[in-house]
Amino acid sequence: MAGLILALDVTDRDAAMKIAYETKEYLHAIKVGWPLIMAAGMEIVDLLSQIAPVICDFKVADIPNTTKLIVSQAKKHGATGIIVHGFVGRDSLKAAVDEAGKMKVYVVAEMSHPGALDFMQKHADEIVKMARDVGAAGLIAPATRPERIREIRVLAGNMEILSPGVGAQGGRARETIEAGANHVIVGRSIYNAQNPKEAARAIYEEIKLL
Ligand code: OMP
Repeated sequence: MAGLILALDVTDRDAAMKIAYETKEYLHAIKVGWPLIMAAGMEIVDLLSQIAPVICDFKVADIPNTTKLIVSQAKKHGATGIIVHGFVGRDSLKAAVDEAGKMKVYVVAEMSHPGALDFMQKHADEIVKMARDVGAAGLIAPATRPERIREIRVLAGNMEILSPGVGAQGGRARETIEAGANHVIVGRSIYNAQNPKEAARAIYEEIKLL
């Protein structure tokens, strides 16, 4: 079943908790990244984990040892997933997967913004193959380019594909799932909506049977 992952990029702890509570019945997971971590500290991961599974979006891009230390911190705070960059290479990716244990490692294959065409897209397919080789659980692929999700899906086998870029960046939820993503990641269209619960419900309803 396709699911909705909330990108909770707000910079206020109470606002984050409120939106998480309001939308939780429609969420597959909550993605927490640097904006909220820097505002509220790592404890926010522990708190949100009581509401829904938390994916730490740390886009880790470092040497294997530092990668391992970061992954271990995310695990310690109860995250069920972590996002790492793929371009850093096989040894760093492997370090992430080895340290993660049951926590899922999602590898950024190709980003959703236009700048991804400058460098990233050229190597995205190789990153997908490498992520699969090292046993990563999933990939990040762009909802802004459903045709790329389709291509990445073929290379990805059974790996999960999470796709950001729905709503504010122009991608569409149904089209993203139909192209081969398992779940959509949505931020601004939900947390900036007048009624975040209703915004989350609408996306959930659009994709839940796909
Ligand atoms: P909205 O554009 O507000 O829906 O947010 C998208 C979320 O997905 C943000 O948290 C981004 O940091 C994240 N994201 C992308 O937008 N594009 C990517 O290629 C990768 C990510 C990500 O790794 O989550």
